Amino acid sequence: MPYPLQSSVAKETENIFILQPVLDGQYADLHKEAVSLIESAGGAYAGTVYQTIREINPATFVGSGKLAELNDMLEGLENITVLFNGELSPSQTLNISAALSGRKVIDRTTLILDIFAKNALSGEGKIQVELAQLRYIYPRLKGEGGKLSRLGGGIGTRGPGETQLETDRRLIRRRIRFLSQKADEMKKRRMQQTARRRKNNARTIALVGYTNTGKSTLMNVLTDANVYVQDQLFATLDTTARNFSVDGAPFILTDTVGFLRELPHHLVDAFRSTLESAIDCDLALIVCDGSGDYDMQIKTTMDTLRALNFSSPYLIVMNKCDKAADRTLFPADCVCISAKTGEGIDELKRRILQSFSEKLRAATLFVPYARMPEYDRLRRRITEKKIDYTDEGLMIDAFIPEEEYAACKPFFLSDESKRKETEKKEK
Ligand SMILES: Nc1nc2c(ncn2[C@@H]2O[C@H](COP(=O)(O)OP(=O)(O)OP(=O)(O)O)[C@@H](O)[C@H]2O)c(=O)[nH]1
Ligand SMILES: [Mg+2]
Repeated sequence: MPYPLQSSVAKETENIFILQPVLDGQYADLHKEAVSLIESAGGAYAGTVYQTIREINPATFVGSGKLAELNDMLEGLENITVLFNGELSPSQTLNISAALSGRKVIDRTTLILDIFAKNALSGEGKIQVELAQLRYIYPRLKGEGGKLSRLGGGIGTRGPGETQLETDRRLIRRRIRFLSQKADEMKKRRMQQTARRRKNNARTIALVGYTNTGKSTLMNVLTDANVYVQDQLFATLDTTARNFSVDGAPFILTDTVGFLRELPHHLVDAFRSTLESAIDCDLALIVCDGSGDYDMQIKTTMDTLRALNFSSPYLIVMNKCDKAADRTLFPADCVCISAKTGEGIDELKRRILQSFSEKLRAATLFVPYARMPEYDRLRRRITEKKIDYTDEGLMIDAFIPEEEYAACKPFFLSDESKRKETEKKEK
């Protein structure tokens, strides 16, 4: 089977100019993140133009006036690629490029796929990234007989092995089929490994969380894994598993790919099976950057985990505490650490042991809004797995330590509905 991707690497650093749509005023962090994405892809940030969007132009997303302005602004400047910091349809990409005198235009998903292509090291990682790229590119093929039209080389055109796509739909379809089969075989092998681990009663702990929060650094502190650590997004793409022990109790620790808000679903799908097996663990350490926007990190992580059917107990680990300005707003019950200075690592180990020694029981609780103050006292002691906000109160799937089980009983879903029934009857 011929490899449909051919090599094409940008010879010099590619300068990337951001076209930032402003939809609801919430763009500052997304913009900052785009600059990190550019750097992680090996590009250089060249500037930004912002455009407040009141109505999306279906042809070009942003208005034609803004594009004309940008075209003038960039006139005469070579080696500048425009990054649209959002997702574009194939025709929007082409139309924007046409409005910018044929300049290369990429969207956020293409940029992220490029970083993944650059950083995937293992055979499986490369297959997953290539699958995600091909699935993203496939509907974007245009022109005669579906020949792929791409603008230049460099960022956005790299595949595993630094390659450029230049082929037709039929070849891509065949390649997707071939890679999917390979991915399935790898999945089977992994499932056998997981089954073996279960049989040996090995206890597994997974490091999960937003990208660049220090998961790999913590992996290195807890084990002698010597995994790659870098101040960039998606430094880790391949799952690493290592043995480690706490006070003689053996565990297997896994380090995984980090999450990002609005991570292209092609990527989540491509990494789904690796991620699912990593998070099918006895305990997850949800690593956050305590010096960053940890609320957003926790929300993104929990949303992604939920989409992956995650149902294991977890601990929130606030890393980079050496840089955190204020710890008072951290979530209750989190563990504060610094993987860099070693602060809090002993406490983390203690909490890991504790979560394995406490027998946790799963239950669904219902907390009417009026009874929140009463519930808040219990909240610190239990692990909330999933919260649904209903009209009448919170529906919570939780893991409850044995000794708190009785105290939580008034909130058990069945007891609550019984109580309501009795109240109704009494009325
Ligand atoms: N100040 C400080 N920096 C840290 C700490 N832990 C990690 N870092 C830095 O944060 C950056 C990211 O660390 P990584 O361990 O690669 O983060 P990661 O979560 O594995 O990132 P990805 O694999 O890219 O998702 C590196 O520059 C680390 O040196 C910490 O406790 N304090
Ligand atoms: Mg990492």
